[in-house]
Amino acid sequence: MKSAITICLVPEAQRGPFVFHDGIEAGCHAAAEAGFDAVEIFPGTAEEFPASKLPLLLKENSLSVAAVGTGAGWLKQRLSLTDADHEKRARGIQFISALIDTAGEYNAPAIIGSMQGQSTDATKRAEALQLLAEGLGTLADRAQSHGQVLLYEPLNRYETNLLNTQEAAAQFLVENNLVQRGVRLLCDLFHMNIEEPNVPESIQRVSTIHPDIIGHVHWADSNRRAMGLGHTNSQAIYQALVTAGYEQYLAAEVFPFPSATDAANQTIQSIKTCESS
Ligand code: LER
Ligand code: MN
Repeated sequence: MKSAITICLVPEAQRGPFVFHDGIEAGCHAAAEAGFDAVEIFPGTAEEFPASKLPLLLKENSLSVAAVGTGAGWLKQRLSLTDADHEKRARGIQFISALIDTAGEYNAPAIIGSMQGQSTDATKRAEALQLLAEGLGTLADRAQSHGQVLLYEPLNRYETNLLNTQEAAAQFLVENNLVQRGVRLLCDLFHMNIEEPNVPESIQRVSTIHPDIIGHVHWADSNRRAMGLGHTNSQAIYQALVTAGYEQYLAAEVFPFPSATDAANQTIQSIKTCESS
């Protein structure tokens, strides 16, 4: 498996679960210094993506882009794939499509987390799930034009009421023919700690539903600090991922606690411990 760490470029998400918040240069340097293979970038918009600086920074620091987050579309503009308003949904699709194109230039997938939205009085559950399936399908086709998958992230109950467990999400993707179209699950271990009865078993179960269904992992401890700073059994989870044949990223989407450097070093240490056990 490969390691990645988050760089947030959105001042409004300063208190969010991202490790580096001091710009793309400082983030890339710190990621390389700690020994990461890649960075996961959270930009405000596709237009604000640091396209002029990034290729050289990646080269100089021997880094790849693991994934690009799209959640600023929700955070800053309240766009989502399940909004009752057709015009706002279309703007949401447009916002994410531009980020899929940007990520595609770096051979990276985009993440649909907060942009999935929620069911509400205006968009009842069945309709919201239908809109989600349509949105994911459209965006997965766009990602496939870059040879990329699209990452769909089930979130815990305090962030969405759509699909909270990996198994519910996996069934939804299969039923709507979305795995075949290139949608993959993002397993965020923080959300899973809240929602799953047993995290390693859930990983095992979804990999039985479809062998390639896990596309990305947010490697976070139970309290959303770096792995090892909470009560998650990281080694059992790592073993479940190995057994599932998972070979993609373990990406630290965690709070910069007690500092960004400490969170980065702790994450690398936790991965090394799992690899050697
Ligand atoms: C995004 O990856 C995520 O995990 C969400 O909780 C952000 O709000
Ligand atoms: Mn996440």
